[in-house]
Amino acid sequence: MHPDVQKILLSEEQIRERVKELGQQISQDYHAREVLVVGILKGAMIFLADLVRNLSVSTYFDFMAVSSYGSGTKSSGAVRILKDLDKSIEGKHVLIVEDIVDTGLTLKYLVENLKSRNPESLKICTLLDKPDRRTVDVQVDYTGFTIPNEFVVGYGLDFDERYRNLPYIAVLKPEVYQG
Ligand code: PRP
Ligand code: 7HP
Repeated sequence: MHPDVQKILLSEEQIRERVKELGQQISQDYHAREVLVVGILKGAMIFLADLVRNLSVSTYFDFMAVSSYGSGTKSSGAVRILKDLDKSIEGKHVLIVEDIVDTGLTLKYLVENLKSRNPESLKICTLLDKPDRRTVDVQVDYTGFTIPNEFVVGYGLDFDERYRNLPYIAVLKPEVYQG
């Protein structure tokens, strides 16, 4: 275990099993259709890499990177696009892949933004859901795990851009957050 980790919330094996199940469910639901997986950088990259290897439907990817306008205005839901999709999604079956839904502001913005581009369908898959933190309503179609209101790192999720490479989801020791 990494020395900064206080406890492991979800082990490598738990994640592997659940990602496999999600892949099977998504493959059934999209049967015989082609799915455009839209990964939201950077947090979703590891989840996406594992999820798509569990999909049996025809799959291709694109990526977006977004950032909220700083903590002071975060509740406004204002989101800035740092990297947009490479191609049009008009007429495509789009699956947004996120690492975590927290307040829901990022996803609410993304859904409204992508819907306006006229995809054939738009669904959301998140590895983690923290419902206690939600401030806006978002309809999530596939959820890996519902977790308590604790700040977590690993498997793509960061604290100050670190710990994304941990193979499990963990809570850090309090002294790490306090600097
Ligand atoms: C995280 C996460 C979601 C968002 C969730 O991204 O990946 O996109 O926050 O929070 P919300 O539901 O409160 O909007 P972050 O901005 O930390 O970027 P990162 O993926 O590059 O770490
Ligand atoms: C964003 C985020 N990033 C890492 N860990 C968490 O618990 C988070 N919630 N929202």
